[in-house]
Amino acid sequence: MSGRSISAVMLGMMLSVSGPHTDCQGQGFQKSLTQLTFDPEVDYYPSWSPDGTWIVFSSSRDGGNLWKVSADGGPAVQVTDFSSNHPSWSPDGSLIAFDSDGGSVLQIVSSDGGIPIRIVPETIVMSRGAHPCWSLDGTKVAFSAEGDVWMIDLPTAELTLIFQDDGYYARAFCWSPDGRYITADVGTDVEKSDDDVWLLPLEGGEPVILTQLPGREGNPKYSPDGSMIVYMSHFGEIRSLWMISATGGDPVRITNHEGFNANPRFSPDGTRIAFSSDRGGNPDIWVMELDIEALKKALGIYPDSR
Ligand SMILES: [Ca+2]
Ligand SMILES: [Ca+2]
Repeated sequence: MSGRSISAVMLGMMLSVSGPHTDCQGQGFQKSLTQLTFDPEVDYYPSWSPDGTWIVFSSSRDGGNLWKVSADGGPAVQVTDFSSNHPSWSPDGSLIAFDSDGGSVLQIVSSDGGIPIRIVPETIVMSRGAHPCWSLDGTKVAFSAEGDVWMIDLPTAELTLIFQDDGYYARAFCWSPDGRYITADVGTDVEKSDDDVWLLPLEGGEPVILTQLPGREGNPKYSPDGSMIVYMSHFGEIRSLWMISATGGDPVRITNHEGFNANPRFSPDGTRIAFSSDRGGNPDIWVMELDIEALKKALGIYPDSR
């Protein structure tokens, strides 16, 4: 693999004080809502382990690095002690991909911590980029660089440009379960004052524009069965989570909190969504259990349609 470098050392595991807190909302499409982290610093960008037992997340604690917490609650455990953001757990559970230094370096690290490995060479300029996501077979990682979307094949280090358009700035988020698309938020300016959810094809053809709404639509992630995509809508001061059928149509709102709700990610079993919310006072990691049947009915997705 070219461009490999070792840039930092993990020093050890640290614990923070926290405990589970469950608040049944009984509203909308939420069956339950659980707060998993309780630190005054900002916790965001959760990603589930493939067995659904852990959630790794970015935190501003200790200068900005990765922590993980049991999906059932408990103390948060520090995973990295160096600049690391936007974690994505590999499908086999052994690795976590992340970016560092303002999205300019893409690395992978053992999910137990340790020494990271840079996987994209410095020849790819990726300021404000990365946001890695794994292919379902774990052999490829898609990432963003300078408004373009790339894919790297890990066994060969071969780089493939997936999306590049001088008129648009794209940020990759998640592979479709059928392997045909990468979700991205795409806007016409780097500040992303009005971006929308696009599906970037991996096998040729034109991108699918899933939302065309005022304000920012971003952070799109597929449900494990591929039928739905959850995303964040940022309009005014409110960031809320919405769900839309992967084939388009009217979205439905799945949060009812008038504050910060962002970075949604489906659990591997497709029943829950981890996200960051400030409803507890400052941004922490929360998990909502969804009424999937009611949600699919509202979105016009029928049980046997996929
Ligand atoms: Ca928009
Ligand atoms: Ca917090």
